[in-house]
Amino acid sequence: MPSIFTKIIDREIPADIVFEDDTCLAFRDISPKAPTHILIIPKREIVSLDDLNDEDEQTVGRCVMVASKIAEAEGLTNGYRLVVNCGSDGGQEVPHLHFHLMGGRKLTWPPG
Ligand code: D5M
Repeated sequence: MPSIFTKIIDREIPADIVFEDDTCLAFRDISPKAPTHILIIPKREIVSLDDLNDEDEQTVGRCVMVASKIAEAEGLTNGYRLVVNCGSDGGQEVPHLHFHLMGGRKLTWPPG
C-alpha cells in the first residue's frame, strides 16, 4: 500500500525537496522538531527496518551517506542526530522507511 511518501516521490503532493538521486529522496519534515529536520527516504517502498532484505543494504547505506552530506550542506558543524523510528512502539507513523536528520540545536537524550 503506497504511503504519503510515495506520493511525494511521484510528485503527486508537494514537498520541500533538498536532494534526489536514483536511490533516495530527501525533503524537509512538515512538522520540524529541530531547526533542521529533513527526512531521507529510499525510493523503493520499504515499510520499515523490519522489512529490509539483503539487497536493500546498498540502499540503506546510500540513505545514510546522503544524510551525512546533507548535514554538511546544512552547516550542522556542531553535530546532529539521525533517527529511524520502527513500528508502533518506536513511534513510526508513516509506513515508508525514513531517516530523520535533526540538528541546529542541542538535542536531549534519551528521547521520550
Ligand atoms: O515520522 C513521520 C514524519 O513524517 C513526521 O515527522 C511528519 C513527517 N511528515 C508527514 N507527512 C509529511 C509530508 N507530507 N511532508 C513532509 N513531512 C511529512 P515517523 O517516524 O513515522 O513518526
